[in-house]
Amino acid sequence: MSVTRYSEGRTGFVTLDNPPVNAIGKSMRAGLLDAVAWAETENLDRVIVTGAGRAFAAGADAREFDGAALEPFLPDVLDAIERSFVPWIAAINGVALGGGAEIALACRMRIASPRAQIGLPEVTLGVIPGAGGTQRAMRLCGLGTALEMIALGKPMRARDAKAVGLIHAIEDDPVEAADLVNTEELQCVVPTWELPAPEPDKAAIGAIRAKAAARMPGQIAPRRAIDVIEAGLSLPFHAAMKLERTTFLELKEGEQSRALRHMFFAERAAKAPAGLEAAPADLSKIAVVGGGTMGAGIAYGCLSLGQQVVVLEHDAEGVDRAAANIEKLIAKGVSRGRLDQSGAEALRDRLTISDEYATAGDAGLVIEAAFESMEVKRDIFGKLDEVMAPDAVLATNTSYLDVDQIAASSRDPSRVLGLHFFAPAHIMRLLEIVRGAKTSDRALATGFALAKLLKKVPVLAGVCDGFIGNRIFSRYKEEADMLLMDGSNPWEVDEAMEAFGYAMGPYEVGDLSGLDIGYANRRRQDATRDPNRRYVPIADRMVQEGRLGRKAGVGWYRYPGGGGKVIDPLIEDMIVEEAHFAKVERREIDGDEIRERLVLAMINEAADILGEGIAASARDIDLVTVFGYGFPRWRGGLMHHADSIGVAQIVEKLRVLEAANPVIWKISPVLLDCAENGKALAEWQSAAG
Ligand code: 3H9
Repeated sequence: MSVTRYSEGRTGFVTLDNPPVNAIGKSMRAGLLDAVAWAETENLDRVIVTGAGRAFAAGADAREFDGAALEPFLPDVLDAIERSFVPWIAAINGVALGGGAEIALACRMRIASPRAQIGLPEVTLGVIPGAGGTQRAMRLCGLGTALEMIALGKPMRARDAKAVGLIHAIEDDPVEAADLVNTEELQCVVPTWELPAPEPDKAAIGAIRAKAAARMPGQIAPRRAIDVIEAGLSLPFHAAMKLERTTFLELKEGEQSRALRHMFFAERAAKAPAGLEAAPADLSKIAVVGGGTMGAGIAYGCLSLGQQVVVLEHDAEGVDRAAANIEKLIAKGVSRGRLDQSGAEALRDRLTISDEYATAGDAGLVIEAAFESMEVKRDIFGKLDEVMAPDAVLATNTSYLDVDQIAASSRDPSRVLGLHFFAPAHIMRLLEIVRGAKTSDRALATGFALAKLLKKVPVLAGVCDGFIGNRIFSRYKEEADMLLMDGSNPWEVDEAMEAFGYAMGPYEVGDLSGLDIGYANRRRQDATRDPNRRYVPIADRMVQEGRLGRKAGVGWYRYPGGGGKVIDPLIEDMIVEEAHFAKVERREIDGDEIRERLVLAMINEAADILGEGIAASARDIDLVTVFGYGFPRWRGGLMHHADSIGVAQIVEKLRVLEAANPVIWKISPVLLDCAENGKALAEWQSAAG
């Protein structure tokens, strides 16, 4: 039963009760409609509606969106509430989002607890409010606020909602406060739908269109939400409601909403694998080896969540450098308002930086984030063995190196795992948890416990060069370099991928992280690279010429005065020269071909990653590509995108590329299997299960 009700005197109490967050499904809608009739039959003075537990209501149950809309429809339920002669009061005890906020907007009054939030975040699921949100919000809080709230989807706190007129009052006990409202006063409140729509304001509409396009490029829902709000300024309420409803239903069926819903649920399903029951190590004290950019970010992230942190460096100079790096992050936290002075001081009190490894001896977990060299890492793990308690878990933050080889330098490789953070480590949500051949369940459980503590999205990965994310990214960059050789320029490739939905193309990203990183990786791979594999030396030449990217002021682009990127015609000359040496006839390559080759290259590599068991599921690859590598969330991640194209069609395109270069484009057996059996990648299971 997802709605409960009772009456006391002439007041009806209705509770939305569908744990954990009171998502509004068919039975809740039916329960609300029944409650309207019940209150009228009982001739009550008022109905107070609130939510059970921590939420008022998190919105429509998005799990229902995959099928056809089920009666009774929420707009009709809210219409009944709004038109009933028994006035309803929303006692907003927690989050009221989407349909939850729409229930409140249809009530005659809204009283919220101080910790409540109210918002219409439907665009984040690729839809628009579908139960009156677009029309009622603007009647209550004005056009400008409604546009921001709906087109950008950001919820507001109770005190802000009160300031803009969306709610009437803030009270510690909103149910009790609702019970005390004077009956005549309540009867005098005009139902929301009867309020006039705001005056049209072309400037406000134009400004929000520009803002939404900049913040959510490529996404349809924000644009459509603004269209519906704009139309509602001159349409009668019920005509505008019809337009809102048809737009909502159309978007719900669309590819973008499916992709965004997939990401919403994938993010929440990212947890320790079922059956991993070992107890994690104690995380109250965490050690980080190396206070460079990555180590400082990890340390700061752990400190911010209340942990004791020891940062280990190899000498006094390293200690000073680590202290400066962490201090910079603390200062930024303060200047951005995330930390106050006393919070910053408490954080400093929990931090120790030392070149004495023994200082970390009682930490439950050590995360090594030192220089990316097998020799350096093996040396560190040897030293850790000497000082750490035998049950401490040891993690390496390597991006590419073999976790098993690193683990072999510890007397007990079972306590070693990979924890691959992404820079900046205190901000980026992805954490690849790498299971080595000998990693124990306890070490793995510790990785997942850390992810939970740091509010990261954990994805389990097996050992291979680059794990899930960097392996796909390497293939992406390799194919991009081939496009350069075959006829493109870096800025054409970047522009094509930005149009696909990335915030930056691969060359701008390369300049940002430094071209020497990829160079070092390629040198490491020299010994094992298939001699028949096509190799493009352009990126190597860049490094040899000192074009290391932003830090050198010049890379694939120039950065005069350390400012924004500028196209460098010399790059084109250099590429033409390399193509001449390689006897490649360059040709025009358009944006569609660039996108197709790069995306197909990634999909094929990712399918192999799935086939080899490096990733446990297509969904995990989606999480990695979206949370770690900027793949557009509204495309649902790499594998969801592949499924939306259709595996059979992908294989057909790959066959053409494979015919031209069978080594690079060897089609993944996983794709062939799915195409042959009419399966989606999302359904793919290895033979081992
Ligand atoms: C809408 O309302 C359309 C209407 O305008 C029109 C209708 C006609 N549906 O996030 P958590 C589940 S569109 C189904 O871990 P938190 C979630 O999957 C909707 N399930 O907790 C998880 O399940 P599990 C607009 C939902 O405390 C569990 O609840 N609303 C929904 O970190 C706990 O969630 C939104 O976009 C849902 N709508 O955060 C709000 N919401 O335990 C979406 C949650 O099986 N929700 N679940 O993994 C949120 O932003 C957060 O969940 C919330 C709680 C802030 C509420």
